[in-house]
Amino acid sequence: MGNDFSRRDLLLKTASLAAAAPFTSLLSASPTARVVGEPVVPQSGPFALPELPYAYDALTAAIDEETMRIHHTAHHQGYVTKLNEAMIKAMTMDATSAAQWRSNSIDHILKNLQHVPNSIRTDIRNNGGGHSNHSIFWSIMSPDGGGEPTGRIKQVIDRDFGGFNAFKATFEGTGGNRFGSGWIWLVRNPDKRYAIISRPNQDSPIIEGRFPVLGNDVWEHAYYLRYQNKRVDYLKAWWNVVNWDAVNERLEMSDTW
Ligand code: MN3
Repeated sequence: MGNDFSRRDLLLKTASLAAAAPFTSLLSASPTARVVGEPVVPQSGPFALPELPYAYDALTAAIDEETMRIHHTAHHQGYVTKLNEAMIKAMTMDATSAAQWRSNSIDHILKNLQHVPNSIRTDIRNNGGGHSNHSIFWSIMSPDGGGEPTGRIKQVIDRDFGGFNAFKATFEGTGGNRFGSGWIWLVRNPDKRYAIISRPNQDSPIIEGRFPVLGNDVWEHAYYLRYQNKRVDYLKAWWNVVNWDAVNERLEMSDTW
């Protein structure tokens, strides 16, 4: 595994960089909004699988090596590949805007999903959502993670969720009750209030204007090899690898989102 990407790079990859706007302004966003570290290669599409800032066997306190490898190289890569196919289709449909299409982060596109052409909107929702969700997921875990929340996220959890134990219980309960595949999120809502929500499939909270502070993947592919049907055991173990410093960085990002 390479370690060329710092966690901050990974966080920047997932940053959304502009307020909600019509499709025209989506297409006129500044080139500085281009996702950091992603190649400008229109033939293969603008998005790339982010490298992980740790080895596949680094998170065994919660997730086994084989699950990590398959999850990253097959599942996440699959979303990126299909997202790029949709983006190439969009650039072909509107060649004059191709450069602007390439320059936008996936989170900016998801935030403006209602302005994406109808013919590719579902592809972007599913595969763009998958790319964004997993990029966030990798970035908020660490082999040095776990333990009690610190800093600003501790303040949020204590103030709005009655402390870490109550927060975990609500999060795990929400995850256990998610029917089928989906994600569990702590989000910052547009009114700046925090909430634990679950969403099906790869639907990103960003589509609804909610900033994802932290999230866990409850698709079976995320846990089945080690935990089989015991999803809540996976949810409980996951806290062993949560990187609270990275979560605090996301809270900072939410201020300017
Ligand atoms: Mn997944």
